[in-house]
Amino acid sequence: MYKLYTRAGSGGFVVEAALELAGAPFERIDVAKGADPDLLFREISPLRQVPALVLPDGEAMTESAAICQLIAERYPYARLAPASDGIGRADFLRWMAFMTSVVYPAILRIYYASRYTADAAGAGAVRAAAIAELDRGFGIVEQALAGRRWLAGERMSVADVYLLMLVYWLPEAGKADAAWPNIARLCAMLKDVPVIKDLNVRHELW
Ligand SMILES: N[C@@H](CCC(=O)N[C@@H](CS)C(=O)NCC(=O)O)C(=O)O
Repeated sequence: MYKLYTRAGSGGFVVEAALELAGAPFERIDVAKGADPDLLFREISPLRQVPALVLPDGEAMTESAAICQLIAERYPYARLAPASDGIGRADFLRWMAFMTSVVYPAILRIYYASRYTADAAGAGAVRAAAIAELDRGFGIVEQALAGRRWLAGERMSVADVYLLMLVYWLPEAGKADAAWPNIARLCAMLKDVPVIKDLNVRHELW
């Protein structure tokens, strides 16, 4: 049994989706924002961030993209990612890394702006720069999706679910519909997937 430290509306969304789609048994442990977490959580997630996953053998890990990749490897029949020698594998790895290293951190700079400046009055400027960086990042993903349905290969992967989550964290609701039609189309397809639809009841991303 896996044990997932998560929170509604957080990066736990994509990990929960991966576990559900894989049919992996897991227990959710909700970590309330700002609450003093239990000792085990502090040990496995020194930044006190969710998601954090404890594996059935007791090993633990953080980092949403790495967790999703591990689940995809452990449950290959769920086809959460293209096979390591399959079509779309390079795209899968590229976009997972891009989303976790470019887009996700820019979103964090919006919601935790004061952490990214030593200037007490600087949070507004951090947010403005983060929004510009997000426009750049989503613009690159938008271009890559031209003429294709999914980010990697010919079928949905957990990279698409990752993208969906990031889109619905944007402070400006409806931005994708207005600015990035290829991304908006992908999101519309995913929102109809029963597991994703059910997960959103708890996460309320849209
Ligand atoms: N790089 C981490 C980022 C995780 C992260 O920033 N989680 C947020 C929720 S989406 C969090 O727990 N923030 C609380 C904090 O930083 O204090 C990942 O990809 O999992």
